[in-house]
Amino acid sequence: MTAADKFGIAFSVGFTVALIAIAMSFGAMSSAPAAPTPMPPVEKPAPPVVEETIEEAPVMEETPEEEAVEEEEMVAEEEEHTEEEEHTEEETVEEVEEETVEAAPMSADVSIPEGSSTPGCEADNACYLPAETTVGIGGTVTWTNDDTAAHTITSGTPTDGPDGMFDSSIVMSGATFEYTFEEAGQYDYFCIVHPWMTGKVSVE
Ligand SMILES: [Cu+2]
Repeated sequence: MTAADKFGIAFSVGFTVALIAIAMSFGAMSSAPAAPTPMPPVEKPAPPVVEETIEEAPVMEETPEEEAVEEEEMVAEEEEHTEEEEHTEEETVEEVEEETVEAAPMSADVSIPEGSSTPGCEADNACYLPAETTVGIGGTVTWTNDDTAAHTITSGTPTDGPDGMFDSSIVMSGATFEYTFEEAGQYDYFCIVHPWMTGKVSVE
């Protein structure tokens, strides 16, 4: 080997090393700046892919969990349905009870309002409040004298007089009178002292 050969070899080796070094540095430089710049665009599409993978994976892998969730949802829906059914049943029961109460209350209260001893209450049919009341068969009506004067609750009409079914006789202010109706029918009553005072009890 001559000195020229050695130099040539050394040069070629050095040149090669230099090229490699430059290439590596370029690669590093290109990859370094390329990393941040291209990364975003790479990461942007990546997320969807990753998300899709994750979403798809769960469908397959998290089936137990989804089943658990679905079961919880179904349980919740069943509970809601049950509650709705219970509400419906309660509403139905309440409606039935209300209808029953409306159809035949077993007790009713009637007031003899203050001032009924003076003519005029009959114009508004307000000498007994309410002037017409309804109870079921076996129901009891209780009259309370809220007036300052004494009154009677006497079955019959002012025109035909007492029919003998019931008569409170004189009821003093603040006192009460009650009567239990055992048979269905329409029962008129009035006040013997103040014949303009009339009322009616319907027994159903
Ligand atoms: Cu009276």
